[in-house]
Formats: sequence, structure tokens, C-alpha cells
Amino acid sequence: MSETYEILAPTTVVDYVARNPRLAAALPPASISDVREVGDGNLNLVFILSGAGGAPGMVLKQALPYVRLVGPDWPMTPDRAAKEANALRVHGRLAPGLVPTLYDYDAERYVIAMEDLSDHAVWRHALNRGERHEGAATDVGVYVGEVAFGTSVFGMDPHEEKAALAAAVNPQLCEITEDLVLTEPTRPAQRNSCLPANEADARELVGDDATVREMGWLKLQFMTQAEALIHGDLHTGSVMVRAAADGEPRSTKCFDSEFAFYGPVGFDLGLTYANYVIAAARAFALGEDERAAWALSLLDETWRAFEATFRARWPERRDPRVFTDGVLEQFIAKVAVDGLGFGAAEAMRRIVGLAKTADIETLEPALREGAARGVLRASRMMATTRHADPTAAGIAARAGDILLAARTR
Ligand code: SR1
Ligand code: MG
Repeated sequence: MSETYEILAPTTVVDYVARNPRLAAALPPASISDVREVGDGNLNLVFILSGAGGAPGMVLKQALPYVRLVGPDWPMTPDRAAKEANALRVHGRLAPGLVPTLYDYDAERYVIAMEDLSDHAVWRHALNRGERHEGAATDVGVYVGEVAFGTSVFGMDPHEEKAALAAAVNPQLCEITEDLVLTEPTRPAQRNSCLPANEADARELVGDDATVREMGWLKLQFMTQAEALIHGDLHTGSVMVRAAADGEPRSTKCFDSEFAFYGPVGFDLGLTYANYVIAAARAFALGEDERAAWALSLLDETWRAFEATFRARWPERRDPRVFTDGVLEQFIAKVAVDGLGFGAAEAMRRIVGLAKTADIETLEPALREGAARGVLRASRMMATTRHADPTAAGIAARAGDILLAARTR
């Protein structure tokens, strides 16, 4: 990679803030009491700067010129930080309170400065601890609905929408998804892996022609359906949650939108569905059947919130001459079917592909075997039955039966 720029370190970030007047105004360097590098994602450096006495400070997120999960052998454009900063700005305007506040973007060093969410938890971690965070699934559906309408041709001037689409083109990050989510899980691929006990399940998936065809169709949708400026990686590790307490309402923040581009709206819904199914598989494996049922109910909760939000915006559409109510029904129906398909792709990918989830990986192998098998079987069901029954509730019910039957305990 020829690109060279200043890479931040815990020992240099305070000086970095001091050199940037906008940041220094938001968080005076002298008040910074602690600096921690906390990036537990696959790609970037993330520093939390605490204010005096542990007061909220600021987060600095820096894109490295390679994939952190793999190292310099997998170069990756740091310009993804610009895509994320753009998405944060646009999404923050359309869905206020549902994304972190952006303070600044440093285009020379690919650093995003944003709100410190230390009083929130990563939703995946909270789910893995058995916490429920009621309403978070609704908030995520509202976020997807507001963004879907507000960045689409329904909500934007057509010239501005085309310019926004062009500015959001994000080929390297899309390629990761096209390969890791929409191709490799159902094909023999070097980056695939699973427990020896699940190898037969992985082979069954590769041999399932109906599911492979659905993946091909979904990949085509992902690569061609520029419906809205989607988040692009909306799994439960990309959502932060804080429960209501001390008179403060609950808070949900969708963050880490570096995969944002103009793509199919169902993709964002699908990623949430998949990760709810995975949370349910973990709960079943641990014998927490009631919590598993609750996790599965989140599919319908997110869908309903999305649908209600999108329908509520429909009267504001730009061109009602041909964007009739019939088009609304057709679009909602398309998003429903797409969402369940992308959910299937993401769920199987988190079991056999690269970048697995702590939900499943931290289960002891004897339990993991059944959870992984259940998720793979549920994914195949989602991919192939969604046309006949495109309801999130119906799919969740069938997924529950499959996960329960597959568990090993
Ligand atoms: C190499 S990046 C692997 C994964 O991390 C991100 O969170 C995306 O889900 C991506 O597919
Ligand atoms: Mg991420």
C-alpha cells in the first residue's frame, strides 16, 4: 500500500486533539483523564478519550490502510472513513438520536471524531450477557425506515439523489460483503471454517442448489439495487444500547457505518434478523428457551417498526404521480422478501465464513455444534421459503423449531 499517513497511538492522541482546534474546543486536552484503544471490530483503531473525573469525552476512530483482522497482507482503502463520516451526517439528520453525533472528520488522517458512548453497551455483548434492552429492535427498525425513505428517490430531489449515490460508491467495502456474505459461505472457500463436528453441515450447505441460487439472486440485488444509503453492516455489534434509568430514556445508536453505500434496504433489515437468530441459537444452547423466543420476536419487532416508519413518510413522497400507493405496497413487499434472504446469507456466513460471532464462538464446542447446525438449517429455510411466506414472524417461528431440534445439550 503506497498510502502513508500519521497513525494514532494511545500516547499521541492527546497531542492530536491539541493540534486540532475544533477537537480541542470540544474536549480541552488538559481535561483528558484517560485514553484507551478499544477497537474490537475487524477493521479500525478506536480510542476513547475520557473527560475530567470520568466525564463523557470523545471517540476517535481511525481507518487503517489494511484490514485489522488479517493485517497488512489485506490492504483496504482508508477512505472508508469518509464514507462513514458521510453516512453519519446524513443518517443523523434523518434519524436524530439514533446514530452517534459526528464532531469532526480529518480527511488527511482518516479520523472520525464522534460522541463518547461509554455509558452504552455494544448490543451483541449485552445480548450475550442475557440483557434484554426492550425497544432497541424498534429503534433499529425506525432508523432503517427513516434512512430508507429519506435517502431514496421517494424522499429526495432526483438530481441530489444521484449525486448522493455517486458520492457514496464504496467498492472495496462492498466487495468484502459480496465475497464474505454473498458468495463464500455456500461455496468451497479458503476462508471458510467450522468445528469438525459441523463439517457435514457445511458440506450440505454447499450442496444445496436451491440455497446457492438464492445467494446468487441476493448478490445481484446487493450489487444493483441502489435503493437508499444503507448502513451496510447493521449487525448487533454495530448497535449500542443504554437502558432507561434515572429519568433518562433508553438510547439506541447505530454506529460503524463504514460499509454504507446505495444498496437494497432489505440488507440492513436482514443483518439484524440474522443476528437475532444467532442470539436465539445461543440462548437455546444455554437452555434459556424463553429468552430464545424473545430474541426471535425481535425479527417482527424490527420489521414492524421499519414498515410503520416508511408508511408514515409515504405521504411526503416527491412524485405521487406514478409513485402511487400500489408502488408503496410493491416496494414494502420487495423489502420484506429481500430482508429475509439477506438475513439467511448473513446468518450462514457468521457460522462458516470469516468474522464469526462471540454469541456462538464462546459456547463450549459440545453446545456450539448444535447451535451452529441450527443456524445453518434455519438460514437455508429462510433463503428458500421467504417467497412463499415473507413474514418475519412466520420465518422466526420456523427458525425457532429448527434451532430447538438441532441443539446439542
Ligand atoms: C474483513 S471485514 C469482516 C467483517 O467485519 C465487518 O464487521 C463486516 O461484517 C465484514 O464482513
Ligand atoms: Mg464493523
